[in-house]
Amino acid sequence: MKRILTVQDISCFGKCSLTVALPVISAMGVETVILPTAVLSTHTMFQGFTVKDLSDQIGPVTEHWKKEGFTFDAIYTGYLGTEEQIGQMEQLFDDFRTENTLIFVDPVMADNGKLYPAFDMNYARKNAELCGRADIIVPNITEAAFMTGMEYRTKYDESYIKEMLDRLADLGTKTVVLTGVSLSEGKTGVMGLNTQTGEHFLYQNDKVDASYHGTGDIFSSVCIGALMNDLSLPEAMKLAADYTAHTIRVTLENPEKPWYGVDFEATVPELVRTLEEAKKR
Ligand code: PXL
Repeated sequence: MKRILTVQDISCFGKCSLTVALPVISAMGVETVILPTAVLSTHTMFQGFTVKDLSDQIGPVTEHWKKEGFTFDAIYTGYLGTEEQIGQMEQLFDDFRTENTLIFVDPVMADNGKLYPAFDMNYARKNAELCGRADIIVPNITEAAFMTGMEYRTKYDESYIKEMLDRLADLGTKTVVLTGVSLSEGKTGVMGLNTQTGEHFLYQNDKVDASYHGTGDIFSSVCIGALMNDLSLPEAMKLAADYTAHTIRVTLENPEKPWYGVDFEATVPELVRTLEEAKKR
């Protein structure tokens, strides 16, 4: 069985980060080791959330793992609370990276043209550095704008996206994938660039007219879970994009739909079935 390490916070209430990554990746048949970077009472879209930073645990925990000789097929980082923690991830990559370890960085820090409350431009610059050390990064357009210095636009064409992909590639990442890319009316999806072959790939599905918290974490978790099941990157992107859109639709049908996250618990069995079908192809 493949084993991945995912490093991100625990937002106790709120359906995001580790409370999404752990169940989703495990359900996809991949051993999921977690390294919590902080414990928050809720995610940061709630007012008055509490935070206990766990940066001082990262060193001792990983030292123990090194002594045990643990290895990982992939390392997936998500929301990291501070610049210091991003620095700790650079050390962690050095400590655990082997020829076969896939480093997947989701530089969670912004959306809809704005940085999340806890972050500033220094944080964005440090995140760009971490992205440079990754095999695959999956920023949204806002995050990419902050990391490349490009203007954030809501209306754009393919040349804007391709330039963004090129500038992200300049950070040093092997494969860059932009999420939330809409190249025609009523559609949304992802566009990626393999910097080694210069090849672009695009996947567009029907846009669901709702934006939900935690959906980026669902997308990333499904994507890394699919890659660990030996799907190709375009196949993994398609599975992740379709599943995320489907889960938003199912959530919208729930009369008691929570505002703070999506009902992935209702759709995980279907994800597992779709993954099994994709593996047979
Ligand atoms: O879903 C991303 C995320 C993860 N963790 C925390 C967050 C957010 C987004 O706001 O606040 C604590």
